[in-house]
Amino acid sequence: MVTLTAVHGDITTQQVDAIVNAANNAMRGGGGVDGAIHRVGGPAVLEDCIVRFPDGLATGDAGWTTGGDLPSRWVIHTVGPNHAAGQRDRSLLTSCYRRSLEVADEVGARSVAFPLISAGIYGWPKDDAIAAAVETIAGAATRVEQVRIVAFDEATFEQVREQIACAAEAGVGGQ
Ligand code: AR6
Repeated sequence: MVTLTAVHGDITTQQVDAIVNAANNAMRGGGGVDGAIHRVGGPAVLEDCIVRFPDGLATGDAGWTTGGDLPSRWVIHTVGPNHAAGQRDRSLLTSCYRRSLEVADEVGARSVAFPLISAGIYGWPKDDAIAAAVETIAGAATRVEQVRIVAFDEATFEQVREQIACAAEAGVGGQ
């Protein structure tokens, strides 16, 4: 079963096998987490995106590239639904977590750090973005052993921690 923990900090500094990027369909970089990952990972990440995703990536799907100069060996890119632009299908958001963990299994990553996909520029309501992350990760059938949800600010970190504790009480993973 996955051990799920909340972390307060910057995803680009996480010492894990793979970090997850909240990307967009074009897969050529952007703002938020995507901008930070490309800045720290360096040009190798973008070069790999161009080679491996010549036509970009569908919403709800995931795929991997090198981690470049990041501490993590892989970046798993996923594209969340853009709530602010009217994409409200929650199954697309849960698919991001499920597909990312499938990709982690493909490459053999055993520790993975996720940001809160769609919860920033894409405007998914924070409470539900956290609920979707926690319930999907906790319920996933995966060989990944350690998953961190990395929250950028203190208030969000506390919310994530609470929801993980609730899921653990309900018997669906977490610590
Ligand atoms: N570490 C951890 N969390 C972060 C970091 C960081 N370095 N930076 C931001 N967050 P976002 P989205 C939090 O906007 O909503 C890009 O332009 C942030 O506070 O990165 O899926 C892409 O190219 C929020 O809670 O992703 C797409 O066009 C969460 O990470 C679009 O933004 C996600 O915020 C994707 O938007």
